[in-house]
Amino acid sequence: MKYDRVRDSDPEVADALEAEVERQRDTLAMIASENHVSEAVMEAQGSVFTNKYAEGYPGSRYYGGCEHIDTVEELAIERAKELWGADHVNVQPHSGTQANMGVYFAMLEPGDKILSLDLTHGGHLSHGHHANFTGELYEVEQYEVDPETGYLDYEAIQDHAEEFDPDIIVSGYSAYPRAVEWETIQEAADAVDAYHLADMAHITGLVAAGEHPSPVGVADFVTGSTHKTIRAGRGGMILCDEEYADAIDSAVIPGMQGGPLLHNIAGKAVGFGEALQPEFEEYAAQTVKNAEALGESLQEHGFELVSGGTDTHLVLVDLRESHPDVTGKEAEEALEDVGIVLNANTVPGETRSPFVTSGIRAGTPALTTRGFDEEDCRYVGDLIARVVNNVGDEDVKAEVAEDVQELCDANPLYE
Ligand code: DSN
Repeated sequence: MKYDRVRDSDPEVADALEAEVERQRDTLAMIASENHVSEAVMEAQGSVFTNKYAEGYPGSRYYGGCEHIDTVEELAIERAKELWGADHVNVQPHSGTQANMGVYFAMLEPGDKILSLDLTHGGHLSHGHHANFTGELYEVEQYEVDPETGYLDYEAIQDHAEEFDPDIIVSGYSAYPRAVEWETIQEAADAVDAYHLADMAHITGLVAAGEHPSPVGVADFVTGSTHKTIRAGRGGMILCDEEYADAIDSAVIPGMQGGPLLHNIAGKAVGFGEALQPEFEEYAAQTVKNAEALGESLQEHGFELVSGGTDTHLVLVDLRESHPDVTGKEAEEALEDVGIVLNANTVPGETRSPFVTSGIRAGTPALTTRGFDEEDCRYVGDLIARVVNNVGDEDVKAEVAEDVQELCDANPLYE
């Protein structure tokens, strides 16, 4: 993959682009929220639509010249409706966080109450963290996973809702490896007359393929990222029933965004079209099987997984028992040295800072896109164990780096 026109105009940026292609080819992308989109998605995202303004929605814009972007935005919307079975879809949020912001701005007033999962237990910044606008604007209380099992404690969520009387309950997580019982959380919300926002950011692709129960038709609002397991153009989306369509659309524009990122919406349309093909279901099923295989391999090497395993695309490793002297950050850095790129992550009951942590999170969406199967992922578990068991041993790292390179060469990317 060459960037000749960028090179003619700006060699420094061309160097960085080409180096990034090489980095992605020669490393294992195991950050659970990342994936490798197709070259078709990238071509659409890097297209002439970046030049266009189109405030408004298809058929009702504040500017002229929108006939082609209308076609593309309508395609993205119709394909999303088909993938997730939603009545109404807004594909304009610039990211998953902006999608959540759209729901909050549509349905809440400043000072209203949010009940959501604590970040260190697998939640997300935009669900009410004190350093985020949600923590500034709203009154937030947070639930936690059961410290013994690592699973959501649905009864505790119901009790917390009764006690706190929130205006909205947020479900959907960024480091929770188990299937979510959306209906139970909706019941907890209904019981206190609260809305329920299900943020399926990480699992959009798994839900579309039927590999995870769908929150659509259950939760009042569903938000998602469009570039994680669904592998489409970068950004966010909001799905809801028709009754909330106007409120959501007005909250996105003029409420909180200006011109939509039309080139990204083109990437969303192309990626959603790819996800409607039968091969996508195989991809999503393989992603989950691969995460299970990775988790089993790590457990065989003595690692502890939060909740004891996974139903999704990710595993969350708690290093405290097996490797008390290795922090998540040290493990992340040692693994990056050998070409395994994942992230240090807090674990339930975390005592270290979010920059240090006692865990690592590893996902299989990008490896599966490259063609990895269960055997490959078991082997990746072996490699992770060799490195984390020998943090600081440069000889071991050099050996594992060679093994990682062989795996990358056997599963080429962007040829
Ligand atoms: N940054 C994403 C993740 O890694 O989970 C969430 O926004």
